[in-house]
Formats: sequence, C-alpha cells, structure tokens
Amino acid sequence: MTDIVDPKLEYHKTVCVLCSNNCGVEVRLDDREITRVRGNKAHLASKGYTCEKALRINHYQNNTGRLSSPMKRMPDGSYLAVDWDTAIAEIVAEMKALGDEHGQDKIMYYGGGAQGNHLGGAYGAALRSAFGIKYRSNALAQEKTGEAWVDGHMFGAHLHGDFHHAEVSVFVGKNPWHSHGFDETRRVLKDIKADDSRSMIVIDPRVSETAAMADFHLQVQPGTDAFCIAALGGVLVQEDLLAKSWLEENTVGSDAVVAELAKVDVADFARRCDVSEDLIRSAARRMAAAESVAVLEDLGVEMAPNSTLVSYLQKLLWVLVGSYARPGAMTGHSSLVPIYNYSATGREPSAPVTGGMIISGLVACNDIPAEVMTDHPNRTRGMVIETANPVHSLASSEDFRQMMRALDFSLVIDVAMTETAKEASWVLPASSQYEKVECTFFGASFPENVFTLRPPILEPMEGTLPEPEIHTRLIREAGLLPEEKLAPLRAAAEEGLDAFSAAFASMAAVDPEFAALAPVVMYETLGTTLPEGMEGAAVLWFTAQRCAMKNTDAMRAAGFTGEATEIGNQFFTAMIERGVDGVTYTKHEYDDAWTMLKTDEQKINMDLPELIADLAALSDKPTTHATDDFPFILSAGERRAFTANANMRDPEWRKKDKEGALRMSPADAAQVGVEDGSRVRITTPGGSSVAVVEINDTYRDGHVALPNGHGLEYAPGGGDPEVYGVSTNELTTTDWKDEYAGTPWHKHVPARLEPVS
Ligand SMILES: Nc1nc2c(c(=O)[nH]1)N[C@H]1C(S)=C(S)[C@@H](COP(=O)(O)OP(=O)(O)OC[C@H]3O[C@@H](n4cnc5c(=O)[nH]c(N)nc54)[C@H](O)[C@@H]3O)O[C@H]1N2
Ligand SMILES: Nc1nc2c(c(=O)[nH]1)N[C@H]1C(S)=C(S)[C@@H](COP(=O)(O)OP(=O)(O)OC[C@H]3O[C@@H](n4cnc5c(=O)[nH]c(N)nc54)[C@H](O)[C@@H]3O)O[C@H]1N2
Ligand code: SF4
Ligand SMILES: [Mo]
Repeated sequence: MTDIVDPKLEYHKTVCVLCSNNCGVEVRLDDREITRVRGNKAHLASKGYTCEKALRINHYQNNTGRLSSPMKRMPDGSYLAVDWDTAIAEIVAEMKALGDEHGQDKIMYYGGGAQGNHLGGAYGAALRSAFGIKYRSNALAQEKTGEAWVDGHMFGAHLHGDFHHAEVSVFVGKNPWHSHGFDETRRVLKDIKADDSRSMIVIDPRVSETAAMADFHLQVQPGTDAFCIAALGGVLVQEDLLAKSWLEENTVGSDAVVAELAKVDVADFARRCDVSEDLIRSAARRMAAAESVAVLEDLGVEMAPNSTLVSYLQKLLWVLVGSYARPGAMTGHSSLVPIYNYSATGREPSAPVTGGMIISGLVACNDIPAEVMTDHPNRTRGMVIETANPVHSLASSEDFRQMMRALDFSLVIDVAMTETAKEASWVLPASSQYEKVECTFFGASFPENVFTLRPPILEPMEGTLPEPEIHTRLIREAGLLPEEKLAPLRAAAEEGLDAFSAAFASMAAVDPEFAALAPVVMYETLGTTLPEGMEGAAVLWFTAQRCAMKNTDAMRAAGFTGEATEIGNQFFTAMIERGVDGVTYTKHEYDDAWTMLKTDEQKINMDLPELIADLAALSDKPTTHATDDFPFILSAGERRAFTANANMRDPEWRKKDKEGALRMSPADAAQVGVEDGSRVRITTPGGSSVAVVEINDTYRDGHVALPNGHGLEYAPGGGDPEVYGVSTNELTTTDWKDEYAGTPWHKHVPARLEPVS
C-alpha cells in the first residue's frame, strides 16, 4: 500500500476568472496544463455551480500570446525585450521626468482589475500616491457610472437584489443566462421558472435566453426603454398601486416624480416602445402585488439612449412598490472594498480638459482620448494601464490608438501583448491569475456576504511577476521605501497581527505620507510573514480592519469575536487559511439595510430634479436613431456562450462560431440578401468591417448584434498573428454617449449592411 497520489489526479481549488462571479472550481494539473475542471461544492457562494465557460479555462492560462519579458518600444516601433531591473529603472526615471516637467497629475491611471483580478488595482493605489497620479478611470466609466450617479444621489450606496428569493425578478437590458451577475445564476432562473408563485419580467428587444424563460417579456424596440419603464411607473401611479404609507415613512422627495409619472400617457409610451399596453399594465400590477421585487439592469440599457434616466426610472419601480430591506427585495450590502466612491460623485463637470463628469472618481472613458489629444495645458501626457485593453474595449479603437501614440509615456501591465500593449512605450508581463494570490471583489450579497481569496495553483511563469511585486519594485526604485521605516513594521509583523496592528497605527499617526503607500508597505512587511505565494494578500489586512470597523456587529454575527481590531485580524487569518472556499464575513439584520443608506436621514431620496426634467421632456425624444443611410441598429458587443471580454485570446477556446457571427432576423437577412454563413459588410458612422452572418429568429427586424471580445490578434502556432472576428470598437465612436455619465451607446449603433460576394 502506498499513499502517494498521482499528482495529475489531485484536485487544486481555485476559481473561474471568466466573469465577475468567480465560481469556485477544482482543477487537475499536468505540469502547467489545466487538464480538468469541476465545480467546488464547498465554495460558500457558488456551491459547485459553474457554466460551460470554466471547463476550458486552460486556454487562458496557457496560450501562445503570453508575455514573458518586459518590452520597450524602440523608435522604429519594434519592441526590445529588456530585463526587469533595467525596465523598472527606466520606467521610474521617465515617470519622474514627466512629472518634473509637466506635473505629476498629467499621468492618468487606467484599469486595475478585470473579472477576477483585483489586487493589482489595490497596489496600484499605492503607485498613484507615490507618483502623485490624480486622475484615473476604468471600465466602470463606460457602463456603470450612470447607474452609480443615480445610486449615489438616491441611496449613497450600491444595492443588491435578492433574486434567489424575489417573488418578482426584473431584468432590464440584462441577459443573466449568459452574462451571469449573481451566484448560481442559471439555477436561480430555472427555480423562478419552475415556481408558479414567482414571476420574471424581462425588458429586452431580443428573445434572449433569459427572456425566453420570462412570464412577462416586454420586447421593446431597441433604445426605447425609458418609454417602457416610464409607462410601468405611470401605471403604478395612475392605478393607485403605490405603497403609500411605506413611501411616506422611508423616502423623501417623492412628490415631484410621482406628479410627473401621473402625467405619463401610458398608451402613447407603450406605442413608442412597441410593447402592448396590456402587457405593460399587467407587468406593473404583478410588481405591485408582490411581497418582494428585485431589479437588475445591465448593458442593454446602460449602453443605450437615455441610459442614466433609465437607471433612475428602473429604481423608482421597486421604490414605488416599497421593495427594500426584506427577503427577496433590494438591500444595501457589505463589501470588503467598496467598488464605488459615492462621495466622489458630484454634480459638477470636472475632468481637466473636457470638463466631463467625474463619477465615483472616474474620468468617463469616452473622454479619455480628448483628455490627451489637445494642446490644452492640463492635457494628460502619460498613462499607466493595468489589466485592461482600452484600445480594444473602449469606444473608437482608432482614437485610442492615436491617443497612445500621442502620449509622452505609457506603461501597460498585462499577461499578453494586447492591442493596447502594442501601442505602449513600455509593457510589463504579469503573472496570470492562476500564478499568484488573487481575490473576488464583486461579491455583493445580503444578509450574508462571502469573500474569496485564492492561493496560486502554479508558480509564476518565467519572466513574469505578480502585480503587487511590480508596484512595489516601481515604488522602491523611486526611493520611497527606506529600510529604516520598514524594519520596525517587519519586526512587529514577526510578532503577530496584534503587534503589527499597533505598530501600523502608530506609524500612520506620525507619517501620513508613508501611510499613503500602505499597500506596498504592508506587502514589504506583513507580506514577508505570510505563507509562500500569499505575500500579495498583505494589502487585505488593512481592508479587513476597515471592514471590521464598519461592520463590527455583522461580523460578530458571522462568528468573529472581540473588538473591531481583533475581528479584522481574525478575518484576515481566515481568508489566508480558508479563503478559497469563501469566508462568510458578515451576517446582517434586514434593518441594517437602512443604516447602509448614506443619504440624509437614511431615507431613500426620490428627488433627482435633472432626471425628473428629462422624464417630463421624454415625449420629445426620438424612439430610434436609425436613418436612411444607417437603417439598422447594431448591438455592438453581445454576451454569448463563449465570450469573456478580452480575456480569451485563443479562438480554440470556442468550439463553435470562432469568429463570432453577426446575428440578424430572417426578414433582415432576406432583405439584405445574405444567408447563414455568408459574409456581410457592416458600416457605421465609426467604421466598416466584414462579418459572417447567422440568421437567428430571436432578433427583432432591424436589430442586429455582434458578440463582444472578438477581433483579437492571435498567433496559433506562435507565428504571424491573425485577427479572429470583428473588433466591435472599430465601429464605434467616442461622441455617441450618455449626456450625464458619458457612457457609450454601444447597444445602439446605427449601421448599414451589404452582402460581400
Ligand atoms: N459570457 C459572458 N459573460 C459576461 C461577460 C462576457 O464577456 N461574456 N462580460 C461581463 C461583463 S463585463 C458585463 S458588464 C456583463 C454584461 O452583461 P449583459 O448586459 O447581460 O450583456 P449583453 O449581452 O451585452 O446585453 C444584455 C442584453 O441587452 C439587450 N439589449 C440590446 N439593446 C437593448 C435595448 O435597447 N434595451 C434593452 N432593454 N435591452 C437591450 C441584448 O439583447 C442582451 O440580451 O456580462 C458579464 N458576463
Ligand atoms: N463595443 C463594446 N465594447 C465593450 C463592451 C461592449 O459590450 N461593447 N463591453 C465593455 C465592458 S462592460 C467591459 S467591462 C470592458 C472590458 O474591457 P477591459 O476593461 O479592457 O477588460 P478585459 O477585456 O476584461 O481585459 C482585461 C485585460 O486584462 C488582461 N489580463 C488577464 N489576466 C491578467 C492578469 O492576471 N494580470 C494583468 N495585468 N492582466 C491580465 C487581459 O489580457 C486583458 O488585456 O469592455 C467594454 N467594451
Ligand atoms: S464564466 Fe462566470 S458563471 Fe461561468 S463558471 Fe466562470 S465565473 Fe462562473
Ligand atoms: Mo463590464
């Protein structure tokens, strides 16, 4: 008998990194290949659930696109592989020189985290402090900042919908069957469908996989959601379906908006969005009759006309029926690191050149090229881009390419030589998300919340470094981490977390400048006492402390003991020891959902005058932006079975439809004169591309869609790269955007189609 197990048969716990759910998985390894993937049933949030995308995750970890050396752009445009020490020294010298000449606030930071990769962003905060970087942005500023603006003013908090228990679930421009967005998504959708006492309302122009399961599918004409949702609100008000005493007790400022909704001509708005008035009325009545309603919006409305108004109207629906702070309803939630900063969500325009709105501290993505390509004295001249591929993912790839070349300095930190990296002056290769400790930041559950920290399952690929180490090296090179300041903290860390807490607190009290570098200071001190490979988790000690300070009672209810500092330390220890299965760190009472509101009197504020004025003027707004020249509406970047933003460069990951077809209705195909599998030229005001056609009867006539995450360069055998499919942002423009948040209208791009022989 022997107890030696074949290492190839052993399972290692980690998560799937392809969407923000980060489902817990167990994988088998053969050397560095991930050979088998299954759900981790012990994971407290995902409970063994995965979708099909996780099963072929090896294409992310191992592919010919991985970068293995720092790269420096040469004057002729070629890239030279250089060693790490040289790269770090030259990068720091260039950043300092730029700052000395023009001011450090002329460097912008973009990115910091993708779907399962967040510690880089946490350490990036230290980089920003170290180099005086003031302005920043990330992908949220091209999707969620309009909603964040509304949340900031209505609740001062980010909210969670309890779809696991909601009597009525409403999905607005959201296809959770494919895009997920809450734990165990498909299980939950199937449960709702199987239960006669629960209902699902979907607002989507397409019979999406989710809409096909709905009890009420409001199949709006693309871009007309504001009319549809205003009509739903109009029915609630006009048919006297409001939770009146609840509203009186729990909200402020309802009068103006209720008066406006009373004026909505429901029949007229139903016609404008092309949904039957009866269906709208019965959906509204269903919401009003329910014990609980939960609503989730996503890109179908966030990237379409009137997006910020739609976010407001959508939230009014569940507020009007009083669905907050009970099971199945909407609530606030705890978070280890809040995703949004509502105190940095003003009403005043403030980006340095364009004067665009800065929401949650983020410059609107569509404004970024204009912040660079101008002769304005405050123009951005340098950029640090981490875990993001803006040339591919932001509106108008061509503008972003030109912008990259117009910068005096640019640094990209990525695992691949991406479309953005190829335009940068420096590229640093990061270790993959399976080669370093990483965590899930988007966990947003209530009353219980789970945090997942996962150890590496592989050594860093040769030549790469984890982001915490990269940021630390840059800051050390700048001379900001003197040994005499680190030594006492390191000694305290050796003694244990209590001693470290005390030492860190006294350092912060006397040396705020050093404390501003906290993430790298913790990495260099506490990090050295953590198990091998877990050093990068050091930054989470501080966030665990902050979380314990804020949620002391809820963390006690979750099983932690003692005062806030001890609770924080216990939580930190728990995540290091068993974070891969998730740690339940808060257990709230439903009443806590009220104290989570950061509004006056902790009531819901319904009065957003700008948006009420927009609602009043809605009848003057067009219902489509199609024109004679561009008669179709293109949804540029749909989530499908095998899309994962730009995280899968290897097309072999997809078994079918490797290029990503342009889908259209049978009638549209007949009218354009194309068949399944034929080629079509698609032209928009932003550009022109050729796509393969798929005829699909789930689309409305006039509405066509291309998948996201395609059109990436990839060299299958490591030879010359090829481009697979259409890169949607070759077709989009930066001026096609929401007037508040500056978020792009990617789901509503006017287009022309011509057959290609
Ligand atoms: N498989 C997969 N999952 C993902 C991702 C991925 O790349 N692949 N990416 C993740 C990310 S970053 C995000 S932000 C989410 C996005 O997730 P979703 O927003 O759900 O994804 P989309 O498919 O872009 O758009 C959702 C729906 O909007 C509809 N739509 C189009 N136009 C309109 C309109 O005018 N009005 C309305 N009401 N609906 C419209 C589309 O028909 C589609 O069904 O997905 C996440 N999950
Ligand atoms: N037209 C159109 N454009 C869109 C969308 C759309 O629907 N239509 N969707 C938008 C949305 S909602 C989003 S969220 C954005 C997403 O776009 P981005 O924010 O650019 O993010 P990702 O595409 O997820 O790419 C993340 C980058 O991280 C890299 N990466 C992966 N793992 C690691 C790692 O461990 N370390 C580092 N340093 N890098 C790593 C990948 O190689 C990739 O280059 O795209 C947006 N773009
Ligand atoms: S893609 Fe998302 S839902 Fe699917 S397994 Fe991965 S993390 Fe889970
Ligand atoms: Mo996104």
